[in-house]
Amino acid sequence: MKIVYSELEKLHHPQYEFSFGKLVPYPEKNIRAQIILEELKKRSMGDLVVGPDEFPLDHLKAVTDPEMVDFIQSCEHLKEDESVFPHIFPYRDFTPDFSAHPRINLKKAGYYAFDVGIEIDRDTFTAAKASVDVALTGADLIRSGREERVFSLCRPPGHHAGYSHFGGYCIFNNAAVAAHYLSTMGKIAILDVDFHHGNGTQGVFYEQPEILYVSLHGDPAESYPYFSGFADETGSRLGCGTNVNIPLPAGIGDDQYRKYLEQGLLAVSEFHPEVLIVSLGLDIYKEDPLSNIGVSSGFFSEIAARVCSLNIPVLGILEGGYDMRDLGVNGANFIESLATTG
Ligand code: SP5
Ligand code: ZN
Repeated sequence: MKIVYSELEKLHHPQYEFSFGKLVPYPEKNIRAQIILEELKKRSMGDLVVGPDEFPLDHLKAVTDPEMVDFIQSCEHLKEDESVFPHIFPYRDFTPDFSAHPRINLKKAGYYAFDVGIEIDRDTFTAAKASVDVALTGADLIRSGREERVFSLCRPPGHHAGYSHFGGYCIFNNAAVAAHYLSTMGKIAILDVDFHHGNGTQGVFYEQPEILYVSLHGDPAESYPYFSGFADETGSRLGCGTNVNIPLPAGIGDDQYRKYLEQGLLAVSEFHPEVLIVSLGLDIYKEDPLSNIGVSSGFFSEIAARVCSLNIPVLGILEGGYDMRDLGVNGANFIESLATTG
């Protein structure tokens, strides 16, 4: 077992987001991964922690529009006090050729953004790239056979970011990059237990037969991202049947969540993947300010133990989770159980 973490991830630190028209404190704090790391050290798991290797951008660009990657990277030229907040949204039937208009290059956040939750500054690319490298390092430890279980402490999170869009606090889709990297081994499954539907991950693999996406999440009829995550989204073309959405009723808690989790795990085991990626959202926790599912701290240990019982290699990837008081304990519960379950 290894745990991957990078200090660089903290460099992206927006202060505010727009929430229903009001500026509110940004919930996706830059110390989220570090808080889990500190709890792991308290539990004497610090010697399992490794830094990331640096990977070429090709792996990211295989699942992300290279022009979107270049746009985020180009923001490195912003001044220290400058940032880009999506504020104008070029509609898709008037698609400007941005490359011919370098003057507006730094204003095209609204072209790729699908919500107003993300501010980009000159350090955002470094942090988001570090988060991708943390995921790829985990994937590489598994692909090379050196480890059977790895947890990548990714931050910023990734599952809302898709081929050519970012949003929902996500810049690049860490889990999708890792899944693509691992797919040279054979079939890969992704189990997403974040409270929010991973519209980005779903979209990237929607037509792919070799990568299964299974997501348990708050019913999009009432929860973010609202427009995706319904049960009838099952994949298309060659990917028909390789997308499984399990919308959850509000307030279910451990006992009922367990039943839905079994449904998700059954879909995973019937797919016979070589590796399981778990997109771990700690925002299903009962004290989380952005959700209404209500599971306990101890339940994160149970999810990990149940995932281990499938007897395939597991790569855990951090997604959301915003209750800063218990985030460390909840994340460490999952990771410790991943490390100690036989
Ligand atoms: C990775 C992830 O969990 N992304 C979730 C994005 C949810 N965005 C919701 C935006 C509107 C709610 N703002 C609530 C602010 C509370 N202080
Ligand atoms: Zn979430």
